[in-house]
Amino acid sequence: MHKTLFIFCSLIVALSAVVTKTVGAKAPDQPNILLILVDDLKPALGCYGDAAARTPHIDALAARGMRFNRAYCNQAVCAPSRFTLMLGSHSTSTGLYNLGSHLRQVLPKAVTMPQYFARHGYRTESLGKVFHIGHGNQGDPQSFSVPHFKDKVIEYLDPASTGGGKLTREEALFTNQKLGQIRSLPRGAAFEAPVAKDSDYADGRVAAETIRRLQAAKARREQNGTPFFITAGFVRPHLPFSAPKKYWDLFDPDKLPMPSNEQAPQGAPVVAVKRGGEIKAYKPVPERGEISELLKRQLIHGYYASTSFVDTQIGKVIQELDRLKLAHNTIIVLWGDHGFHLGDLGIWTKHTNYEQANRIPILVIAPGVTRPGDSTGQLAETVDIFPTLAELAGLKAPPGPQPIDGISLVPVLKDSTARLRDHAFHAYPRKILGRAIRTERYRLVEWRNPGQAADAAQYELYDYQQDPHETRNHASRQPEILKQLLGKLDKYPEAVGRGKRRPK
Ligand SMILES: [Ca+2]
Repeated sequence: MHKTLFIFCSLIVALSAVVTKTVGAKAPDQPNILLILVDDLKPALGCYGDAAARTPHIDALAARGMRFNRAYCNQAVCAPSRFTLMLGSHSTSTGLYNLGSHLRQVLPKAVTMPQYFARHGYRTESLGKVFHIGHGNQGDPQSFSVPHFKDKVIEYLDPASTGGGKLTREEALFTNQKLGQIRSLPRGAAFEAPVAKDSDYADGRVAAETIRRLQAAKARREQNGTPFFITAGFVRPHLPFSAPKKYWDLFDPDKLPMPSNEQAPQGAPVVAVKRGGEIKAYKPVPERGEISELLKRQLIHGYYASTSFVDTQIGKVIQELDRLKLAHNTIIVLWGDHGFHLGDLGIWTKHTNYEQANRIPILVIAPGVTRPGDSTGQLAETVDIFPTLAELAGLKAPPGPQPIDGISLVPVLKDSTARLRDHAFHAYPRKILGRAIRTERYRLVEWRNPGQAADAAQYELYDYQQDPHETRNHASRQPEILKQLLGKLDKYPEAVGRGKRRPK
């Protein structure tokens, strides 16, 4: 063969190898991915130092890899938080702030994390609560290779919980029924504790189906090398705290931690502080007036019992992953979609820019990269998971087209002392949009709608070294710190308004 022609042919072969590798190829060393999502799970876990928690399976999982001690969601409510995870984009970059926000109306060409992996040869599957379904939202079928395995979020076994089997408000919202008439429906119970099997509730069934999917995925990988990206979404400890009695029985309610400070922070703007809200959608929480001490204790008991229930389901999935000998080439991530107030600051559930609603657990077990028992103080955000998993799988950084706000945390997975950023960003739109910067020591919240002048802003500043429970807004007392943190916040582009798209 002529020498030039030979070089040309070799180039073609090499080029086609590159093309094959980047478009849909299955490299034999591509790791599988198991992404475990837990609804409304704050770090009320043994591995995060919560002495009241009974979470042996999640604790054992944490001991296998990296625990992020300073991880934050990007917006403390289900649907937007899951969009930030799946897109790698802050809600302030997309305008996807609401439970009913439609991903494909706002970003029709977005490439979600599972879509990106599917383009690189992965079979992507989803089970349970992954994208938020309800409040008019139908999820995002195009993110996955096969139809979504859907199960309930709001679920009752005890007829007394539903007034004898009536459709309750939250059941209707989460199943897209009677959306215009929610207030005319009865409230369901905030908790129930029947004698029941795990599989009587959605999380038990999602665990069982995830186990079947892992078995099939293992066989598929052996047959044709296809790696899997399985997302399993568990719904407890989201309200209602419906969990089998045996999980309630793990706790002595008198020994559970009660809120130490139920006052709003002194000097906090009115807009920042939540009263009532989601918790009042459940009986017997009074629709007006105070929650009794007994009921507070029952709700806290329900949160911990629900967390133990979900912990056991996650344990079953991990046990099967081990039995199938998939652990050596499967990356496991566990993520809570946002935190949860249990009466602290007088607040219940989420929807705030305070610490309890925004701090989340993130665990990453990456074979050959993380080390057992490691932990880090690196500030991490939900949006970082997409770029991190891409790098771990040997893929290029996610290219969008949606704005990618996350960074790969792989350097931290390799060395827990590495530092990639000095703060985490999050936002919550109450009547006004609040955008926040959380550093190791401080949190700044700026309350100002997009387009409003800076002098219209209201500020909160918390110093977690001096005042770990946010008892006082320090904004007017520490102008130098406020200015320094505003300098960090001002580096972010102006937020997209609600219901708007960023202009091209
Ligand atoms: Ca949630």
